[in-house]
Amino acid sequence: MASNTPLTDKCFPIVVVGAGVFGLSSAIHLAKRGFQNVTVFDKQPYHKTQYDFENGCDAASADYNKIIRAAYGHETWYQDLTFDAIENWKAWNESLSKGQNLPPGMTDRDRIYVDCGNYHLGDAEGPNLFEKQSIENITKAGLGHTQYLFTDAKEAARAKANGLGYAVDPFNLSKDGKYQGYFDGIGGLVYADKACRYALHLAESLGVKLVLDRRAGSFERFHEQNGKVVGIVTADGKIHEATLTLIALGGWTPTILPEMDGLCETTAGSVAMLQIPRDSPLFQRFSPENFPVWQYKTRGGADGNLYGFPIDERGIMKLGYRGTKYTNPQIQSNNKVRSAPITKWTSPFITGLPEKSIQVIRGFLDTYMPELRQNGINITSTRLCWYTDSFDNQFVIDAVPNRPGVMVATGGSGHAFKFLPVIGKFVVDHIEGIQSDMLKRWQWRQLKEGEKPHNELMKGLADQNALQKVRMSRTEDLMLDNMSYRSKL
Ligand SMILES: *[C@@H]1O[C@H](CO)[C@@H](O)[C@H](O)[C@H]1NC(C)=O
Ligand SMILES: *[C@@H]1O[C@H](CO)[C@@H](O)[C@H](O)[C@H]1NC(C)=O
Ligand SMILES: *[C@@H]1O[C@H](CO)[C@@H](O)[C@H](O)[C@H]1NC(C)=O
Ligand SMILES: *[C@@H]1O[C@H](CO)[C@@H](O)[C@H](O)[C@H]1NC(C)=O
Ligand SMILES: CC(=O)N[C@H]1CO[C@H](CO)[C@@H](O)[C@@H]1O
Repeated sequence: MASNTPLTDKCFPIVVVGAGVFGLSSAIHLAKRGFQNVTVFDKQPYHKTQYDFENGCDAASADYNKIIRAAYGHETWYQDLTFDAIENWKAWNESLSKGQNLPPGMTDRDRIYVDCGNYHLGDAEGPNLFEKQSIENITKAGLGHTQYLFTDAKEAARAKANGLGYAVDPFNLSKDGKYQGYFDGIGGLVYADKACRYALHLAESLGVKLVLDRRAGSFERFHEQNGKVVGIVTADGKIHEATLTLIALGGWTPTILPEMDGLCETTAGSVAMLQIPRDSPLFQRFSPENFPVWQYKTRGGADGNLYGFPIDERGIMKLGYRGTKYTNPQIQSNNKVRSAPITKWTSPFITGLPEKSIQVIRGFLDTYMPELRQNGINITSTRLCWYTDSFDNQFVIDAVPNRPGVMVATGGSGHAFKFLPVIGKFVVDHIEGIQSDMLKRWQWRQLKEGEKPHNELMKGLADQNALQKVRMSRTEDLMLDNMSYRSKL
């Protein structure tokens, strides 16, 4: 493991670059453990834009909602960390409801965590291997009673008796009283933008300094002295000195730290939003009291890995698709090729989603939620959401080799948000030289010879899912009445 000398003096300046899940959580835990000189930089003016994707915030953390699930197959370390995170989410939700630590613009009626659970469905009758392992390990953790396999006829009755009737058959698939699917009653969702606002405000109230500004907060380059990084230079030309610089820039991390090549790569998932009018009967039907978070064909390849949410308070329903991961390979100045985020806020070419994504999303909606089409509900907005995948789907929290003074917290691989309240603890552990199995798992590493990667990275310009190669649709093509477009699908 690469390492920095543990920081013993809590007055040393620490710069955190990035105010998404990794950066916010690190700042909170640094402050909680007594570090007194922590500054977070981000080029997004989050105080104004409030982590709202539709307001130009294109970091993966700036989102409508994210899934909270403890079902993690054989990866019980994430399962157990989720249990821990959920306790914290409940506490944050509770403190909000008491009006404690209210971020500007939020009230005690705002919620950040909804425990509506996760419904899984696929084409096969029973659960797949990942789901079986999840149930087994959650049961071993003593929480078997929260798991409902509806292929067992008695389970629907048990769910109904436990007040979970809404989760027994959310897609109306039962035939002759025969149910299918699996309901994991642990977790549900968090409203990501509000959760970030809460965390940002918490950091601020703990004494963390924030520079959130398109120029003054924008990382330009490292500030180096005698071969050591001693801070950063921001786009306004200012130098910010630091004993330790933590890079937590999500999808933008590999662009700034090219040594991540092969360990992490930024890839895009596809997201679609539908607006359900308040006066539609579907507003009640798809509210979180009546409809759970769902996952379709988890770990199921290009025609699966779809997930979705109940509507939020504005009536927005979000669906995501990660069965195909897209890259945006760019030739760098040294002729290396590296994927870099491109979003509708940074490029006029991002007009919608790749057609494969549309086929899968539209196909799912038409098969499993036909009432949306019947009620004329359109896809109103789309998004390419840039994550940082590691080759083994594990996070990366470590010092950066051969860059003394720099540490990285990234590699979320599309599943880190749920850990917002707790992940920063490990960053601080690393800074203080406290070791653990978790940090060993997340240390700087390389694909071993013969090791099969979970995520195949760095296909470069040859990637068949490079955005340059796939056909893109436009969001307006997806309007329900657009038959000329639909006939091509
Ligand atoms: C969030 O807090 C509210 C108010 O205390 C409570 O009614 C609700 O059950 C809480 N939700 C969760 C998921 O803890
Ligand atoms: C579910 O299916 C039944 C039987 O086809 C139908 O009467 C009912 O309207 C459906 N409910 C929803 C919410 O789609
Ligand atoms: C969906 O889009 C079509 C075409 O733009 C429009 O006519 C229709 O009113 C929209 N539906 C809703 C519920 O807004
Ligand atoms: C329908 O889709 C076609 C083909 O992609 C596009 O040219 C047209 O502008 C779309 N029509 C509307 C009303 O959005
Ligand atoms: C800690 C633990 O019990 N892990 C188990 C999770 O499930 C897999 C597959 O069922 C087992 O192999 C692990 O031992």
